[in-house]
Amino acid sequence: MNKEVLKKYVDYSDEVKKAMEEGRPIVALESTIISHGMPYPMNLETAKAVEEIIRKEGATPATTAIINGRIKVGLSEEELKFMATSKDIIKCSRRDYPYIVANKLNGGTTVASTIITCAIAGIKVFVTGGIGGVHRGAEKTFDISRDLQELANNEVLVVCAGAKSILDIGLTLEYLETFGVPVLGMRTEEMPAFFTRRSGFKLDYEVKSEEEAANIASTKWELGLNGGIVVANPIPEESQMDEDKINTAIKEALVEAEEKGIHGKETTPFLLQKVLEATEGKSLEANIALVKHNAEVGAKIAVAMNK
Ligand code: PSU
Ligand code: MN
Repeated sequence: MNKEVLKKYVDYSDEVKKAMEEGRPIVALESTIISHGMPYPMNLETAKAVEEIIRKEGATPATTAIINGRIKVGLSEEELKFMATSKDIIKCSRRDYPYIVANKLNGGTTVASTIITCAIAGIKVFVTGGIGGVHRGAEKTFDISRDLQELANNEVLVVCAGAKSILDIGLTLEYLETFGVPVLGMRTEEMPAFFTRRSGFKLDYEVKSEEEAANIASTKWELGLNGGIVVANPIPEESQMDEDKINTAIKEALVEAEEKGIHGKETTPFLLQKVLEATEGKSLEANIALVKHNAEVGAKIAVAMNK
């Protein structure tokens, strides 16, 4: 990408600009979780808390978004509030990105489009809650999140709490394997299922520390094995949800989505909202806890990678 051309499109926050100049570790964050993933005011409080955790660990947070067509790397407090409250924000994946930029609109960046922004800005570590994946029934709907292809194609390490069981976790792992994306369990042998620590799917590799994950990523890229890495970091024990309860809520949400003909980009936000209602907000508490935990791990990885 041509640096001069990019200046036309990209704004860095002062904090991120400074960290880049000084060669300090930076951690990217998405904004669809703010605009579409959580209700106000918990979305804003969580976004701020997550940034603070990253600072405390010695890294600089760079929440990404598109605001008035400007590609943002790092948001001011005012911009965070805008992302948390405005109804005028489009859920932005790769195919939405040029339309939103060209027409000076606002985009909440998903995992897919945050990875695109990371590639533009040269950021190697990105923290989120859960990645998108292969949806249940994808053999009929073809619904496979763009997140997986961006992971396959870009040099970025994404810390997440696994994939939600609104998805087909087994097929998601198969897809990542086909496209050469390593999935490292952070102090776990099993792929976590977002709200719960276990999914029943064993991972090939467990890492015991953030340093180990950082070293594997650096090695991959030095070898020219380009593309991303997933670090799957299970939700803390004490914040885990009851497996039966969450699975019942998910099953009901899937049935309702089918009845209502929900499809495409509406699917994930719809399912999340239904699960939230069915669990009387418990799923939101779990979501917040796991994102914070991911921020801590991601910042530690970014710090280790920078050494
Ligand atoms: N999972 C969550 N909360 C979210 C998302 C996923 O628990 O907000 C968002 C992320 O931004 C992810 C996107 O990248 O949903 C995936 O959407 P889709 O399945 O339409 O690709
Ligand atoms: Mn989809």
